[in-house]
Amino acid sequence: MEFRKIEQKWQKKWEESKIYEVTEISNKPKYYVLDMFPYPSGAGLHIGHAFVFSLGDIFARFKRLQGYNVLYPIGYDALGLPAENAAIKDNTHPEDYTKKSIANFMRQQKAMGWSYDWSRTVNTSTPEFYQWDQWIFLQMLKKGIAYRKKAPVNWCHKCQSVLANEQVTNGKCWRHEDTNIEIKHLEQWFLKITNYAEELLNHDKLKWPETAKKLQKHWIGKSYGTQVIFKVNDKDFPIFTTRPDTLYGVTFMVISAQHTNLMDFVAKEQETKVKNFLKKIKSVSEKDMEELEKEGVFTGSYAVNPLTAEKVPIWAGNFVLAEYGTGMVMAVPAHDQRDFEFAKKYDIPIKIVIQPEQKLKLEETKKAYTESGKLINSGEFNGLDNQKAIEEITKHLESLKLGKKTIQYKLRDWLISRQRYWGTPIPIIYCKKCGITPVSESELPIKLPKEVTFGEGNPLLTNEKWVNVKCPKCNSNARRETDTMDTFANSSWYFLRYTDPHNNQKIFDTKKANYWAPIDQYIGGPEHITMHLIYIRFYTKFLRDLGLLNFDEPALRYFTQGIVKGSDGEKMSKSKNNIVEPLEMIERFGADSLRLYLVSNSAPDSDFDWNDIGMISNHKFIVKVYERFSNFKSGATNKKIESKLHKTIKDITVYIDEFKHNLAVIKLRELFKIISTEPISKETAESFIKMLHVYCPFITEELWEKLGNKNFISSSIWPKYDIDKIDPIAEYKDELIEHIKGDITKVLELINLKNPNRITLIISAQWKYHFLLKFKHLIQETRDSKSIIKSMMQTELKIHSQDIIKRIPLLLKDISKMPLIILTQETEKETIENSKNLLENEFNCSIEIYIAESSSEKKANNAMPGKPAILIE
Ligand code: ANZ
Ligand code: ZN
Ligand code: ZN
Repeated sequence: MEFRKIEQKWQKKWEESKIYEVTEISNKPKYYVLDMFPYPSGAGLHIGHAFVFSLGDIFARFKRLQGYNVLYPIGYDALGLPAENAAIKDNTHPEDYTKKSIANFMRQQKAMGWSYDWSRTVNTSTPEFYQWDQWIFLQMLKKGIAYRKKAPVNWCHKCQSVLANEQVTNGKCWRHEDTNIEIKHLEQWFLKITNYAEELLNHDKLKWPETAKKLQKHWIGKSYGTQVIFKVNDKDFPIFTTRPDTLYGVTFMVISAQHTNLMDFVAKEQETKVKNFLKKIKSVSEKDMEELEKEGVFTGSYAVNPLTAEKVPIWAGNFVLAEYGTGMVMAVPAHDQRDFEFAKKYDIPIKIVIQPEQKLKLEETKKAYTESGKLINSGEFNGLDNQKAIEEITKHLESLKLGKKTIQYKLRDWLISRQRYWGTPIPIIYCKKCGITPVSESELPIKLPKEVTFGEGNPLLTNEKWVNVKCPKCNSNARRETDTMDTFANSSWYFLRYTDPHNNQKIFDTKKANYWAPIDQYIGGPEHITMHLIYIRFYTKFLRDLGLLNFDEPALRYFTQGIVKGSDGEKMSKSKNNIVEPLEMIERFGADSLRLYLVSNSAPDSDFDWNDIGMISNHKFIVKVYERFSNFKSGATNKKIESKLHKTIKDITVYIDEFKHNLAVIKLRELFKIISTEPISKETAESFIKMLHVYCPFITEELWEKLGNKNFISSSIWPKYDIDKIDPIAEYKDELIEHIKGDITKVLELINLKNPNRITLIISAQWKYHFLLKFKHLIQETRDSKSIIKSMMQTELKIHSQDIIKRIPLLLKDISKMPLIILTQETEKETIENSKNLLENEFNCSIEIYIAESSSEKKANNAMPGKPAILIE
């Protein structure tokens, strides 16, 4: 079988006939499938790409065959730091590097058989694309969503530049390993994503994995709490707390060491100490903050507690976020672990104000008490339950105008300024007279100048001609903004550009966008659940608010794939020497084999370990399929095969829709096993090939043609099943044996036994068949275990009452696990006996079969209809 030739043949045919290109003029319902677009690195496709994009392609092909007008586009997330780094390293221009990488990617993508509408390809590094980033920015500016403010940034004085968080390792510059990163406060551009915080918390319309929704909720982090106004130097200073019940236990305050106005709180005599401290601390992420050694320095200022009028010292600390709440916390060391550690370290008093039943003793406490209890040392609130006290103290503060109930979000406004070259230029001009001046829309795009010098600092600063411009308002000398946008801006709306990629008048035609979008099925890695998938939802909502879209969410269904790991179970990496190159696999086994293997090894949402034997076995399967059908002589399909075929269609249709490709492939292989040796009709053959097509597009096109078809299988119709053709009893019997096989395999794995001597199967006692039948009957009327038991007890089943009482609640817990069909004990025995040989071959040992009534084994009692007890020796 010359699979490489076959692949090239169909690749060419698909391309020439443009069969995957779509328009919105269609009488089919639309369906939008999208993979998160790749970053085109010079290294080309890796195995993770091969996996995730195959998932998208399988789904797109499936929906196409099901009769949808499927939009399945591709593009390149081509701006960003890696291209700039590669350019610096290899002395090529990022533009040339990117062009080359994209061309290489395309070639490989085509080799994989992915059915993109190539006419809609977008490349974010072209002005045709990024001018619309700039356009959106200008709209956001008008609406007050884009704004500029001072923010703490990572600064390397050798680079003379701001660094992104990922360019800071252990507090040092990535390029100057001897240079500490300082925190500087610079003016930066922000997008007010927090305006949408509440709406972003709502996932009601989304069929996403629960974990993804949870992660986003956590990221947005809504907290209900109280704002309490302390007095600092006679001025009001509000702080955010979720525990106003501990207000009487405040013994100090901590202001973030990264707070923009920190120095306002520092007394003269403490200035040197504070400055020295600031030099020492590193910029850290919120995650690191929890594990961080808590450190601080006294500022020399005090805050006055609004209820106790006590004066407590204000410290500057490294564990308080500058941009959460107000960047200062009231510290209650007795009841907050961070504060506790800090107080212990700096010998600050600790005051217990929440007392559990088992009284706390100050001398003995080794950690903060964070559970509930009754208030003590809290004046008029003593004796209250602390939950109640949260309300009461807040009310009291409200009545004194010293505080109020409030909501805080962890979500920060999005800092989009990057002092880098390879990003979308922010369309702003700074004029001494007019200040911050937006570029007019008609001037867009502001193109990245190609002539810049890479080296230290922001390369854009090295092109004076580009930087120096005339002010659009007053025509005096002015300067361009040299910050570029975070590349997440590009990926926040690219899915809309695909709907109208060549529009040079508008960002997109609203009608087209509303026809195709939202994305019906989005596919991409779990690392994008925060950041990207938050930003894309934010942009969608913003564009909706501009009146450009009539929907609220970018992606209705979202699937996250697992990771392909090396054969050693480790993440693939050069240093571990466990990398699998997709291209090499394609050359050796063909793209179809690789695609099939990638989805059949394990559930696509869990990780899997690469295994050469698995790859080869899938290849062998494909070769067998090819041999079976390349010289096909049609015959008549018998009833038994007919039943199997229709059952397979029924099951696979559901499995593919749920991304359970591993199960779908098992079904396909089972079907192939029986049709590979017996005569079947052309129709049966075609149905099988069509189902295989979504996984193996190339050889199925070839076989489809060999069967005498003139059109493409890619644009044929998904087989329909006929429920009347399925023999439920026969199919159930097959499944019974499959389940028994699976159960035995599981037990063998569990006890870690490879070569058993004997396997005994004990079939359920007769009465349980009656019991289950009765149960099935009764649950049509009630799901109440008591009434079910009562009815049972009026029959001859009464003598098994003990057993029945135990089993009914278990059965009710998950009714879907009930077998659909309940055979009789005799038929079950006969079915298993008929497969005795098969099982003996499979497990390479003798199989014995008994009924529970004639077994003295204790385990016999566990057997249920359809689930014999398994004994292994
Ligand atoms: C006093 C207190 C006592 C607190 C106590 C907790 C326990 P979440 O749930 O995350 O919203 N906090 C407030 N602003 C902060 C900041 N900028 N950086 C770090 N921590 C900050 O947590 C809210 C709690 O985190 C607040 O309640 C505050 O500490 C702290 F026994 O106030 B609490
Ligand atoms: Zn540096
Ligand atoms: Zn001006």
